[in-house]
Amino acid sequence: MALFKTALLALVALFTSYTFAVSPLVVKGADFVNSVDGTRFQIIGVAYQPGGSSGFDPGSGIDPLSNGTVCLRDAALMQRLGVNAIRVYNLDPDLDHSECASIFNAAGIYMILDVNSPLPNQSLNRGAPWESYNSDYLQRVFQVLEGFMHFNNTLGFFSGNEVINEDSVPQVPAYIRAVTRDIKDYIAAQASRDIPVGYSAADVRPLLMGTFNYMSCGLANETSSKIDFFGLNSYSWCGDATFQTSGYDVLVEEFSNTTIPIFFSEYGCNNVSPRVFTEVPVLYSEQMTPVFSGGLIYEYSEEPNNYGLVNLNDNGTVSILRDYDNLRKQYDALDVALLARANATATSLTAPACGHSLLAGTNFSMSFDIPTRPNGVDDLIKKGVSGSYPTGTSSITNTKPSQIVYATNGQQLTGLELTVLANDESNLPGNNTSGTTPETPSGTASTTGTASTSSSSSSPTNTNAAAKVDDTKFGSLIFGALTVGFLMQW
Ligand SMILES: *[C@@H]1O[C@H](CO)[C@@H](O)[C@H](O)[C@H]1NC(C)=O
Ligand SMILES: *[C@@H]1O[C@H](CO)[C@@H](O)[C@H](O)[C@H]1NC(C)=O
Ligand SMILES: *[C@@H]1O[C@H](CO)[C@@H](O)[C@H](O)[C@H]1NC(C)=O
Ligand SMILES: *[C@@H]1O[C@H](CO)[C@@H](O)[C@H](O)[C@H]1NC(C)=O
Ligand SMILES: *[C@@H]1O[C@H](CO)[C@@H](O)[C@H](O)[C@H]1NC(C)=O
Ligand SMILES: *[C@@H]1O[C@H](CO)[C@@H](O)[C@H](O)[C@H]1NC(C)=O
Ligand SMILES: *[C@@H]1O[C@H](CO)[C@@H](O)[C@H](O)[C@H]1NC(C)=O
Ligand SMILES: *[C@@H]1O[C@H](CO)[C@@H](O)[C@H](O)[C@H]1NC(C)=O
Ligand SMILES: *[C@@H]1O[C@H](CO)[C@@H](O)[C@H](O)[C@H]1NC(C)=O
Ligand SMILES: CC(=O)N[C@H]1CO[C@H](CO)[C@@H](O)[C@@H]1O
Repeated sequence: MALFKTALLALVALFTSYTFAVSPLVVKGADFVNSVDGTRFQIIGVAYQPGGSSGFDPGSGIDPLSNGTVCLRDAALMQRLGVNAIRVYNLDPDLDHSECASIFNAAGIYMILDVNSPLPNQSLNRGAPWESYNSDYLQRVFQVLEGFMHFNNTLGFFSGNEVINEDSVPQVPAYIRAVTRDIKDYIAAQASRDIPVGYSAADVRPLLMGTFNYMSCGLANETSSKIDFFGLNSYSWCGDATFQTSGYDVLVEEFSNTTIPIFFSEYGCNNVSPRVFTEVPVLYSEQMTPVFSGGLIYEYSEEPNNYGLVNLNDNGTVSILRDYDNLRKQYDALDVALLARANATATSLTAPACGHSLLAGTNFSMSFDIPTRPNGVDDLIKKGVSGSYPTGTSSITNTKPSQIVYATNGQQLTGLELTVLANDESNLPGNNTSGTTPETPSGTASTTGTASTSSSSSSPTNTNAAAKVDDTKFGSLIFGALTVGFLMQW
């Protein structure tokens, strides 16, 4: 195997000028910060996985970021909604993602990418991580990195999603730190900038703080295995709940000493439908922004588990759903100036030292011995994995989606267009709101759901790698969520 990389020169030659749009983000203490102007960045995001994880088929030549025609349509609708970030779960490293990355970049939208997939050897096995932690797996992970690490709008990578839960063996946390270390070492060796790497946790409250502490504490003998940010998949705010009934107050308290950025890597309970998204103004208020850096609503497209903001029709058209209008209204009301305000205390925090006291109450292995790399992996890191990879984003020329989009009132949306943002800008709610209908879409949900208690929760994802549609482990997550409010024994 030839261990060198070739840039996609032909592709680069197609474009003569570059747009810069978003600036790379860096982690400073507990905040994401714009590397150019120093402002704080808070994630106003949506999960993007059209077709769900069952639609992921590496042989097909299609993944969520492979078709520019589709990405342009969706990026324009997301820009109109007001988002500045997407999370994409399942990616095929053999496909070229530069057109979609360039479109999202031009729209001022960052990408957070999972390096795993549900397929064999493409994620850690929570029952026997030592079996799945092998060089085939890591090679595939590094290929995903190569496919995205040259784009400025790559916000970060998730080294794992919900690997730790009630079924995981005590050694799993150490293996996640090992994968995180290998990813960060690869980026340090092969990328031109530092790209943050984090972990996305299931909201299993008895394990949550232990997971967070294990992943984010500092080791004196090695710095790469510490995560740079922590994502929490949380569905505890359902309907018209409150800061208290949702248990968000407990999360803010328990994470109050965080030294890294924390955000909801999925949120948006759908027990009450249509969703009213009353958690949005609270998440972006002073009640939560000292601890949280925003979150990603699950999810853009309607799939069998009913979390969609839009319906992607079989004939290529899109129907905007009521949840999209409701969410947009909540985003539009946010005080975006508040979100960008940096805080000198938060940006200068450093991690606590790893120690057994951080793991009290968990059944994790009490060791911070991080597994050594499988044979051959050092070489992959040093030389880079083979393959053809893009060198960066390019300017885009086409900004008008060709597909028909229907508003919630059934009328066609006219004038939908992607606004190419200027250098160093990312998208904000209330700006770049192209697309109108003859009649104002009715958009307002009159349904005010029953307030949920902190024990009601649901979660559509529970696998290491992917948002699932056929969620066979749904019950166990509900079981985990029933323990909301349980306080760790310290
Ligand atoms: C990426 O960001 C860096 C730093 O802001 C900038 O120098 C570079 O030109 C950008 N690259 C592209 C392709 O936008
Ligand atoms: C991209 O998607 C469009 C619209 O669905 C479709 O017509 C086109 O064939 C796709 N292109 C590729 C290369 O698959
Ligand atoms: C998974 O990786 C192992 C070790 O590298 C290899 O022996 C096995 O064939 C792989 N399995 C699949 C399904 O690719
Ligand atoms: C670990 O603890 C969790 C939460 O208390 C429990 O659900 C799970 O069964 C335990 N796992 C093992 C392997 O003991
Ligand atoms: C946060 O740190 C303070 C000061 O060290 C400590 O008193 C408090 O218990 C910590 N809170 C949590 C939830 O760990
Ligand atoms: C496309 O499909 C949607 C949903 O089935 C339907 O409402 C719409 O009329 C169709 N549009 C066209 C142009 O065929
Ligand atoms: C600034 O950050 C510190 C540390 O995270 C936090 O305790 C404090 O509440 C923050 N202040 C504001 C105004 O957000
Ligand atoms: C690194 O430090 C941790 C915590 O003190 C320890 O458990 C581990 O064995 C050390 N690792 C190595 C390779 O020395
Ligand atoms: C963009 O949105 C911000 C915040 O809502 C607002 O202050 C600014 O004026 C808007 N810019 C444009 C061009 O609409
Ligand atoms: C046309 C338009 O409204 N463009 C705005 C898009 O959003 C950016 C930043 O959010 C503004 O600077 C543009 O003026």
